Formats: sequence, structure tokens, C-alpha cells
Amino acid sequence: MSRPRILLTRRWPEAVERRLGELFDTTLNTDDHRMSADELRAALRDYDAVLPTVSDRLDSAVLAVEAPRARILANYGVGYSHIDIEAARARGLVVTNTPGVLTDCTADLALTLMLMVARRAGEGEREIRAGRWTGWRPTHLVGTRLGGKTLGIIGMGRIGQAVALRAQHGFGMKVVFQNRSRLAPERLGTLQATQLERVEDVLAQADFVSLHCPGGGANRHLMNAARLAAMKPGAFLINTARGDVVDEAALVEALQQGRLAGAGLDVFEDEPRVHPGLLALENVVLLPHLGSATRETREAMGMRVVDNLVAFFDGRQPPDQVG
Ligand code: 8YV
Repeated sequence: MSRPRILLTRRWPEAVERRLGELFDTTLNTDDHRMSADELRAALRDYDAVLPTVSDRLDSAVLAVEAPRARILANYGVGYSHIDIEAARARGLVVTNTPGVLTDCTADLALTLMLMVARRAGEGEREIRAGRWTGWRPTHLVGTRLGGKTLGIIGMGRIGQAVALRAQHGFGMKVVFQNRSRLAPERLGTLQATQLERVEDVLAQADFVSLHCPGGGANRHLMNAARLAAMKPGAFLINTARGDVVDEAALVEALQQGRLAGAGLDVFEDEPRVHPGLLALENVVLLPHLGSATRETREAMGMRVVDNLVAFFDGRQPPDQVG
């Protein structure tokens, strides 16, 4: 029997590309360009499996391609709001993701952003590189400490819990959170955290708000102008989830008016475009979607995709099927 034909839409870590090449008839995107809608349609027509990433928009128009050969979309990443799951299901496509393996690194990055924005690390770096540093003084770039402050988590899944643990055990923060379902306290292990009913309840208490819910659907603009206004004056917003969870224009306004102390963002509404208002603000830390970007995690994500594909083409249910 001939080996399944698979297409990777971007370059992946070498070890994973090698493993996929051993197992499948594998086509790589050798120059790593972002694929157009037409290229994605062609991929669905010509390959048994398409392996997308967050940079591929697999909406209903793309998935409506005639006579697709593809039977599985094995996504590289845990978030899959770039895939229209309903449309994929309607075309008989199985969808998988890569949960678990990027929890720690994404949580580390959320803490990186919290520390950078609270301690004004980006401002300090820019000052030194611009040759503007005039020397130590007691009032220079004074920031905010994390210890003793309240962290509000929106979405207490794996990543939300990993952020809360670091913040509490590492930095002495109090934790409150909102989650779609009720979490029994024993699920939280050593974490002392209070579940609150509504997002607004969290916003009313938190000095730092960190977003860890999925993007898309009902979560689009979850942090809209009204919710941003419901944050404590002088609070910080951290987003390592998906850009569309925040209304970026409303965030720019809240920051410009000085209602919020700052924001740390790893994700954006229309990546790789960043709202010009954000670029102009000193109290905003901007990272180019680096949440899972460590060698260890990016390899583990790829190997997780391998497991899902092997199961699927063996006729078993893939371990991480989400649609
Ligand atoms: C990935 C992410 O790099 O897994 C996710 O949901 O946001 C990132 O860690 C990206 O999605 C890869 O597709």
C-alpha cells in the first residue's frame, strides 16, 4: 500500500520533519512562506493529510474546496481557532491539536510579559540601546512589584493553572479566576485560588489580568471596551492566548487614556500586523507570538502531530482529536 501523502504548511523542527519523512510521503514548504487560500485549497485536494499552523486560515471558503483528498487536518499547536471546525466536520475532516506539551513554555512567557511590563524592562532596554541612559538614580524607571498583588486568570485550563502556580509559588501573588465550568478545589493541587462567577468579578479584583481562554467564537472581543473599563485603574493586561480575545482598538484607547498601567502581548488580532497605536506606547511589551517557541516544545509539538497521524492512518482514534 502506498504511504499517505502529507503536506506541512510551514517548516517544522528538523527532527520532526525527518520522522515524518520516514513514515509518510512528505512534502515540505521549503521556503517557509505563508500559504495563500489557493495553496491551501490545492493542499486539501492533493494530500491525504494537511498539517497547518496558526498562520493558515482554514475557513469555510477554503474548506469548501471540491473533491478534497484530505481526511485529516493535524494542527501544529493547541489553539485551533484558525480552523472552522464545523466546516471541517461537514467535509468529513478529522481535526487534531497538540495539547499539554506547550503548557509550561507558554506559562513561562506569560510571566515574562508580566515581569517585563511591570518592571519596565522593554523601556529600559530601549533606553540603553538608544544611548539615552544617564546613570542610576532613585526615581529612574520605577515599576510595580508582583509580590502581594492579585492575578486574575480568565480561562483556568492547563496553561491558566501553570501561570497561576508560577505567580503564586514563585512571586507570592494572590490568584482569582474565571472558568466556563466549575473547578473542584482538589483539581488545583497546591494552588490557593478563588473561582469567581463572572469575568467582571475577576476584573474588579485583579491587578494583573492574564488571558488563557481559546480564541474565536464567543471569546472574540471578550475584552471589549466595557470590560477594559471594568479593570482596576492602573491594572495590567497580559495576552498569550489569541489576539482576537482583545478588542485591540479599545485597548489602545484605554492605554492612551492612562486607565491601564500597561499591557504585555504575545498575540494580535491580525498577525503579523500590529495596531500602530500599540507600537507607539512605551508601557506595552510586544512579542511576536513566542509562547511555545523553545526547541524542546516545538519538537514535542511536532512529535504529538506524528502520534496523531500514525493513529489516524492505523485506523485508530487520534489521541488529540478535537473535531
Ligand atoms: C503555536 C500557539 O506556536 O499552540 C498554540 O495555540 O499559539 C502557539 O504555541 C502556534 O499556534 C502554532 O500553530
